[in-house]
Amino acid sequence: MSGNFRLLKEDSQTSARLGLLTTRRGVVETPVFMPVATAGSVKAVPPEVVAGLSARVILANTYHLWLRPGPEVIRRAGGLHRFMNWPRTILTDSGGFQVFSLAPLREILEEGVRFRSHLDGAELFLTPEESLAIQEALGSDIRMVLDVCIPYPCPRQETQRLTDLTHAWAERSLSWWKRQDPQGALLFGIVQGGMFEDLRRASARTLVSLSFDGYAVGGLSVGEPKELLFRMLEVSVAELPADCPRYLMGVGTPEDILEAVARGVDMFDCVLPTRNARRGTVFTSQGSFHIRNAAYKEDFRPLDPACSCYTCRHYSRAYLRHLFQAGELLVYYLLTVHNLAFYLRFLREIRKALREGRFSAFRQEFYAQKEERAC
Ligand code: PRF
Ligand code: ZN
Repeated sequence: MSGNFRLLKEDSQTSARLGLLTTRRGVVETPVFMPVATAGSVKAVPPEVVAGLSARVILANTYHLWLRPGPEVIRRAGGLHRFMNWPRTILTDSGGFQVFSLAPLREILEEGVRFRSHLDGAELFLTPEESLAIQEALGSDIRMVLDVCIPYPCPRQETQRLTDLTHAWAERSLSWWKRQDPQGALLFGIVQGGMFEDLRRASARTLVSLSFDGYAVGGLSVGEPKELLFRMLEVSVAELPADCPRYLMGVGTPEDILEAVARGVDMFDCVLPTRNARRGTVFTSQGSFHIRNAAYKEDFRPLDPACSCYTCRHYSRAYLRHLFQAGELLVYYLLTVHNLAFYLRFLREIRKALREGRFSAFRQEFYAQKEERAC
């Protein structure tokens, strides 16, 4: 399956690419950052504002919406787009990762995964077919297959076993998918293979042989050293077809994203900009800082002089620090808007550099600026 992705340009010195991903709800320029709307909301910010920051795709979670309010409520609401008032593309994660990170007492069986809800302890069973049925009820535009996100570290034999299970689930997902009418929705496979190069390669090949609309690289940024993350990413991406979109799940810092783009990744999601904002950490062109710091008590400059977001146009560090200290709810909105503006602009700058054939110069400049910040 392909035809939903057009490669516009490949960088001459790295594996970075500029592309266009077409979903049934619009065209998305890649590399793209997808803000996280886990439970059907980009925390603290209304969808019109997220759209105004030029986000084209958001990510929602099957696991959370399944537990609450339940897929049938959302189906009867007319789908997640209408329910949450987001008319653009929605990608839903399958629930695999969330079951492994949130649910207690989980048991991985050939058929699926048995676990208890982290909300009320109810016993639940998620299969690859059920995950897709829930995603169908949500009506998302890009859907992910159920996978097993392998913890780090994990011995080879266990990694092999869980990766084989991910493959069996991918195959079952695809046969379920072929029996439905997907109505233009896209289905992505997820590469696993832990931290073993040969298992990563084999995983990517197996998924490619099944033929998905796009491919995610999963199981990374789970506590492994950075060199290992990038090595595993490289060997995974090397097996993926050039004419399909590639998605690195749950990554990462601006630097991680830049490095992954250089290795051929097209799509990213991460809670960092939104979660950090709620904890008071701000991303700027000069690095990140904590708004609580006493140094900002009478600092009447904007968060980032290089930023033209709503927050930076109207409010000072001193005011935002005051709001944070006073526990004023407005600060969550204002800092999230700024951090999302930062991430979305960063990806826009990466695309511009790629379009103009100066990605490597952009990358060097990023590190030069970083050096400067450290001095
Ligand atoms: N699988 C799924 N979602 C994910 C991951 C994964 O491996 C990760 C790992 N970084 C984040 N989100 N389904
Ligand atoms: Zn700003």
